[in-house]
Formats: sequence, structure tokens, C-alpha cells
Amino acid sequence: MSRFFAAAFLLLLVVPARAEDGYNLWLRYRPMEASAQAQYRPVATDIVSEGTSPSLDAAKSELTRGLSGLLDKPVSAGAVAEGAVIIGTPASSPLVAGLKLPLTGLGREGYLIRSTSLVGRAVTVIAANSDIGVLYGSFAFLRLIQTRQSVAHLDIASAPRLKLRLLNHWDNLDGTIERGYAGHSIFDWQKMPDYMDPRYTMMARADASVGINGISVNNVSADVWMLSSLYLDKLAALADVLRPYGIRVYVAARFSAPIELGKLKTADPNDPQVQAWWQKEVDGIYRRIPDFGGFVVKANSEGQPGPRDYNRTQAEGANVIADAVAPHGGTVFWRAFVYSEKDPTDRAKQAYNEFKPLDGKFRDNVFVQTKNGAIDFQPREPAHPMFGAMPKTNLALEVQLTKEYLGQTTHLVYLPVLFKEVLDWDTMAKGKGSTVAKVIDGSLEGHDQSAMVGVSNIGDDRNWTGAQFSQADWYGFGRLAWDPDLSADGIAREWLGMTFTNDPAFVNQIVPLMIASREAVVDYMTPLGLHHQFATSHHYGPGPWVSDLSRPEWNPVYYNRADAKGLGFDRTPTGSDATSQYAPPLAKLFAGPNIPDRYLTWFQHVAWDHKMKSGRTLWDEMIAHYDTGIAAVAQMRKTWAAMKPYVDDQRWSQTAAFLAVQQKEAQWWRDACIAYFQTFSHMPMPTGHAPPPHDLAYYEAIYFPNVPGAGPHKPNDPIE
Ligand code: GCW
Repeated sequence: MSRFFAAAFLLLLVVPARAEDGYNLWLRYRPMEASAQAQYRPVATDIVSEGTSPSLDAAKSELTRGLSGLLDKPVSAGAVAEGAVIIGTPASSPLVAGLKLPLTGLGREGYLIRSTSLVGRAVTVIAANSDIGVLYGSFAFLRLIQTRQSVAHLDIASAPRLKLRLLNHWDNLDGTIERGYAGHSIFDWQKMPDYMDPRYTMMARADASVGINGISVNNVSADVWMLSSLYLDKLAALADVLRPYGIRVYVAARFSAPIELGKLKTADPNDPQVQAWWQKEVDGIYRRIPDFGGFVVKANSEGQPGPRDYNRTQAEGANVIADAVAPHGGTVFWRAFVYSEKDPTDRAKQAYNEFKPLDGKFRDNVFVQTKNGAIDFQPREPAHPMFGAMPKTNLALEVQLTKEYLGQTTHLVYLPVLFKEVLDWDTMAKGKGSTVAKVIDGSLEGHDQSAMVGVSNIGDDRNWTGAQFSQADWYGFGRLAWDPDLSADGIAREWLGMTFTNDPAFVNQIVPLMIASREAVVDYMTPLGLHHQFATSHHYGPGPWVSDLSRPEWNPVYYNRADAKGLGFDRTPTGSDATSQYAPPLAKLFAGPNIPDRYLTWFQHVAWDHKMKSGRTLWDEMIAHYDTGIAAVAQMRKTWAAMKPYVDDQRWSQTAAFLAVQQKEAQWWRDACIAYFQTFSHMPMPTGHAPPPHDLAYYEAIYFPNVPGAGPHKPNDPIE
């Protein structure tokens, strides 16, 4: 018996109280190794916050939680002792005011962290012009310690390059999430406003820690109920929870709401009754939520109502709502993801064709929210041609964090590499250096407004994003929206250090793994410019053969254009001429022989035996890419297998299992695509590359009735 108790006691000593399940994201604050604790303890003795406000209190409690966790000792709010951390604004803190710090250039959200001395004591000051800047600075200070950087002689000033840094949740009011792969919606509307799940606060902390300052809470394919007083009361309670963290709430609005909610006969934006309805609706929202952010609107796209239904322009549609929110300081994000099955034009051209003539017609408080590419969040797309082509319009960049076209939950693909590719893309609109980052931060055309938007990957899974490594996409999105000049590499390093360990033996292996993961998915899914080769509706797995959907531009064959001659969509002047939507040097490059391989079949129809830069034929090159992608995933698995000593069992095992799925599915992608394309090329497999193990019919027959994020299985769907 006593031996039993001794064993149990021993177990209690060695087994950590709670397994690492990923819930605490990059804000784990686990005790550091002893040597690091010794290094940091003298600089974090007390926290001094003279003022009090919800945001200052959030900063103070974050620092208390963080420092006492990391340093494994109580850190209290106290006096100005040696090593104290003093936080505040000149308005809230006489100590901070007395230091006369150079805060003017930091704007409302920037912060300054400085090592200095006060009453003869060495202290660290975290100062800003507003309480929310202090909170951002506190997270930055913690990040330095979490990533084991020296905090002895700090002089850091940081302000966000983009003013609005938003997540769009595509959550339906019934709790499902469109393209959500991390469980159900975390918004439990049914229980709001009486019960506010503590997860909202945790989410707000995580968002604020990377500078995200707004969220839209519902699917852009919007349910009109979100605008009803029933839901707005709930939203007001959510806004109260998020406000201390600097997060404003936004709503996806349904354009036809004046009909459905207002009982009007029309939603025509030029109708005075419609204008009055929006004004009244918006005034009601601001009465409940004085700092309501505004709306995101998906109009005339994929069945959604919009101004075109009344022969009005997208600008007229956006402006009626913009005028209603303008007096309250609100913003409208009007999506450029507009295309129509009735328009025979190449889908890649439609948004530009519709929006470019409207340049200068949108109100100042409107952003045209433009996806990174002209089609739809593919593993790789050339940047959307609207970037650089709308100088008189505020353009916001929209990227997708949830991995709709990137293997969904189980594929490890580190998205900041993709985000950087588009941010660094040179539109050449005003000569060399006219990057997308400069378009969206407003500097290229001298706009005051600036925004970047990410489609959220958050759900109610315990680890928030379904897979541990998908947390890095949330983290990286926020960091890049704050500063698009950060490197994907540096962000990975930070995130790994905060999320797993700073041990170089781990970090130096896993940073390259993360960086390589993006090219791997391009290679095994859609190499050489291929795009939209996904299975119908749920987009899980390959479907290059699909040709039976009612809307032509939803069929993968529309994009690959495989035929006896070759592969690819001719978008040169002899084809759809989409190339001419880019600035002349790019248009010429994409239509000519020097086009980079990675965009080849996006812009050109290429003969199967076309000689590539490598000297191989297109066919051989394509197969080499598929196999390179699979080999890269095999390498990722091997690397991860060797990391077991550095990672807790729960997070290590899940990641290892997911990587095995990824490898299996990479093979599936390659085999299915080769089996299909070979029916056109009739070319043999190059030496050393195995043929697909099954015939095409086998791959075509693979069918999944229920894949997360794609809505319910419909009774008429085929069952096999
Ligand atoms: O990528 C496509 C998705 C749709 C989504 C749409 C959009 C919300 O397949 O599920 O709808 O884009 O961005 O509006």
C-alpha cells in the first residue's frame, strides 16, 4: 500500500499538471530554463502601472501572468524598485510623463520600450500614447523574453505599418464554419449575452499579442439575422469583452437586408428609402456599440445579392453603406471577389474589369478588399492585377489563413511564406519597387487608410486551429500586418520559440522545415502555374478531370485546359489577354518566353514536349515537381521524427500523425493528376519516376460525402 502511495506521489512529481494541448498558443509562459531565469529575474522585479483602465489593466495582468510564469516567481505590482517594469502613457502615469519620451511619431497604437533609470534605479519603461499601445508594448516585451533576447539595454520604437489588421471569421450563426477545419465556431451566440465564454478573452489576448485590431464575426456569405436586434445585443456583449484588447467588431452584411429585415420592396442603393434604412440600422448599431468597426460585404458573387441586381455599380453599392457608417467613423470592406457565370470572360479578368473603371468612385471610408490572387487562395497565384491598378482607391489585401486549398487540417504548410510572396510582389505600377506592401500600406499613392485582412482559421478545437502548426499562420498574419517587412523566417523562429522551445537544436531544424513546406504543397498539388485542380465543392483532394459542374468556371478543366497539344490557360494576347491587366513589363514577361516556370501554365498553354529552362520537357518537368513535393514532405516527416526529445508527447504525436497523412495525400495528388494528364500527353514516365499505381477511373471514383467546412451532404449528391 505504502509503495503504491510512494509511486503515486512520484508520478505527481514527474507528470506535468496539464498536458500541452496547444490551448495556450504562443502565450504559454512556462518556466524558463534555470540559467535564463537567472538572467531575466533582475529586470522584472515589479510591475508599476500608475493609471487604471481596462487596457492598462489587461497589460498589467498579462505582464504579471507572463513574467511570473516565465521566471517561476511571483511578480507583483509594486514600487519603483531596481529592475521594475513601468508601464503607461504620459496621461496615465506621472512617471512616464516625467521621462519626456519621444512618443509623437508612434501614433495611437505604437509603443516604446526603453531601459532607463529612475530615482537612481535601473528600470524598463513601456510607454505609448494610448493604453492599447501600452498593451502592445507589453506583449512585445514578453516576446523578447519568451524568445530569449536580451532586455538589458532596450530602445525599441514600433508602430504598425497598416492601420486596420483584421480577421474575417467565416462563421455561420448555426455554429458551422464555412471552410473551417478546426471544429465549430467559438461564438456561442445562443448563450450570449448572458454567458460569455472565457475563450473570447483568450482569443482577444492572442489577437492583441500580434496586433490584430478588428474581427468580423460572421460568414461573408451573410445571414441577415446578424443585423437583427437579437444578434446585435449579443454582439454588443462580445464587443465589451474584446474592447480592452483593442479589437473592434465588424459584421458581414447582406446587401438585401433592407428587403429581408426592413420589409422594403428593394435594396437599390439609389433608393432614398433604402438609404434611410441603412442609416437607421447603423445608428442602432452604434447606439449599442459606439466603436463598432463597420461592415464587410460580399456582393454579386456566388449567389449573393448586390448592387448589380439593380443595375448599379459596386461603388454605388458600397457607398450607400459607407455613408451610413461615416458619421460614426465606421469602415466598409467591399469585396472584390466578384465573378459571374453569365460573364464568358476569363474569370481571372472579371474583378479587374468591373472595379478598375470605378477607381476614384468609392468613398474614403471604403476599402476594396482584394484577394491575394485573381482566382481564389490557390497554393500559388500571381498577385491580383488590381494591386497597383487602382491608385485612387483604398485597397485592402485579403489572404486566407484557413487552408481551404492547402490540404485543410492535416497538411503542414506555413503560410507566411505565401503572404510574403504577395506583399513583396512588385506591381511595377510606378516603376520598380511598387510592391503590394506599399500599395496596401497607402505609401505608394499617398493614402491615409491601410488594411490587411485574413480569413480566420480559428474554431473551437482545443488547440484553436485544428493543427498545432496552423497556429503559426494566425501568429504570422498578425505580425506581417503590423510590419510587412518582417521575414517569414524570423516569424517562424519567434513562434517556435514561444510555442515549443528556443533550443537551437529544435529551432534550426524546424524553421527550414516550415519555410520549405509552402513550395512542397505547390509542387505536389499544382506545380508550374496549375490552379484550381480541386475536387468539387469541398476542395479536399484532386479533381483535375472535373468538367460537369453547371458553372464553367467552377470546373478544374476550365483552368488546366489539358488537351492533345499541351497544358495551361492561354492568358496571353492570343488567348484571354489577362496578361494585359498587369503593368507593361509584367504583361510582357508573362506573355513571353522568359516567363518564370512557377507561373507558366497560369498564363500560357504549353506543348507537352516544350523544352523547359532545365532542358526537360514540360511533361518530365511536371512529374519532377510532383515528386520533389512528395520528397519534401518525406523529409519533413524525418526531421519531425528526430524532434521527439524536444516536444511534449501530445503535440509531437499529433503533428507526426498529420505529417503521415500529408505524405499519403501528396502521393494521392501526384498519382491522380499524372493519371489524368497522361491521357492527353501520352508520354511515358521519365526514368526513375514510378507510374501511378492505379488507373484514372480509380482516382475519379474517390468520393467523400462529408468534409468539414463545405456544408452538409446534400441528399442528391452521388453516394459511392
Ligand atoms: O474560396 C471561395 C470559397 C467560398 C467562399 C468564397 C469567398 C465564403 O470556396 O466558400 O465563400 O471563396 O471568398 O467569398
